[in-house]
Amino acid sequence: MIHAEQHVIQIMEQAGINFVATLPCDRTKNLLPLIGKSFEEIELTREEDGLGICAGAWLSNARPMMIIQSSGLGNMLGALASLNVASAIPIPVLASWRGVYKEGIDSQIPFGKHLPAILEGAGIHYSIIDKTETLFLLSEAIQDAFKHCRPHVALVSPKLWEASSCTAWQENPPPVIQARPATDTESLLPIPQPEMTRYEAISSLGNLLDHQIIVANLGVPSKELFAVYDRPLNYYMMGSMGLASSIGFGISRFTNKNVIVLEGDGSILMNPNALITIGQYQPCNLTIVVMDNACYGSTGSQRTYTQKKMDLEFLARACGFKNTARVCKAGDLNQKIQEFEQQRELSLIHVIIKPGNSSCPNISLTPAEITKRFKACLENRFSQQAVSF
Ligand SMILES: Cc1ncc(C[n+]2csc(CCOP(=O)(O)OP(=O)(O)O)c2C)c(N)n1
Repeated sequence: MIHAEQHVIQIMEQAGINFVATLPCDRTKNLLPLIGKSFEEIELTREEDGLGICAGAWLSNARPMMIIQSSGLGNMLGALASLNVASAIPIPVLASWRGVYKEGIDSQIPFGKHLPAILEGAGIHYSIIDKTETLFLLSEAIQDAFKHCRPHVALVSPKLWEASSCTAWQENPPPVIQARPATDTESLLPIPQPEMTRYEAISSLGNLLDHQIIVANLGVPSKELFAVYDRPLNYYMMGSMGLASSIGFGISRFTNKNVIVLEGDGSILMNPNALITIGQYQPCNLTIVVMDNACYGSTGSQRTYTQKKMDLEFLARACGFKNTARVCKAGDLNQKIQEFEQQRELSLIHVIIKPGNSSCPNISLTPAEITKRFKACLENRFSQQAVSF
């Protein structure tokens, strides 16, 4: 007889899963060592970030899934609705359901016990799995997510693993901290005075863009890109603030094309976890361009902490980005993008810009239309490439 953990792996394999974003729960500790052996795995630092990464992977034709603790659903509910539901992006989630069965940690109970009602209220489909006989529901949950392009959460009770004699966790040696050099901050330049607006910076990119994929931050940055240079290879974010780099990273895992993310300082500061994870995996075809106007430009230019002490290039270095630059002129921005693209190394360009928005109209596509158009374009280019080789 196979263990429940092996059974889960089999179900995922049969469902064609090829990419899994994980964050540990004590109850799934025997399952997790098996994931990396069977699938490409990304280890997360926050669950919401995983939604962006998996969305990007799916846009780029992967078949992703998440394995998390149920408490993490609280960290990602907004993005489940504003990214996955609104944009029709599938994501099956196996959530180790805490707070309801032989729970030893009181703090798990308040959220865990209300989870079915919370998911129901948010319009998120879910299934409950509490024994091997109901594991077929995991297969159905995965199929449902991909068939209907929506999230489906499988709430898996600790009861499922109770009888398992799987010892995968014990076989895994605990990690050891390695000695390594400190972050190089010596070559960082002072933060210059801004010389151009976001609109001028985006307009200057027009000449450069050809084969690259662009993921644009939500709000005015997306509207400005749409106004100056709309094309199917642009992915405009319409919600899920903070996930632009995560989406770009997910896309970059399954394409050879260069991916440029047009980020904002407010959005990076909302989800610095994206940089932390990206720095670990060092995708060589990803360039993050952070347009730092020191404010939340799209909502009335309320200041962000980059106006005070926060240095985003320093943050990127600390996260493991070796190729970074700070620019304030359009010519330098273009030159750096080209230089970094040719080097084929993970990079981040910190662009110091003036606050201010242009008066661009709203994007005339729905989130689902943006998704469909982008994915179709990527698929098309892939098949064209396959023919020409
Ligand atoms: C979770 C969440 N909080 C707040 C908002 C409101 N909001 C939309 S755009 C935005 C500002 C984004 O600022 P930044 O990333 O710096 O880009 P900028 O508009 O300045 O170019 C905010 C706060 C939101 N959409 N989602």
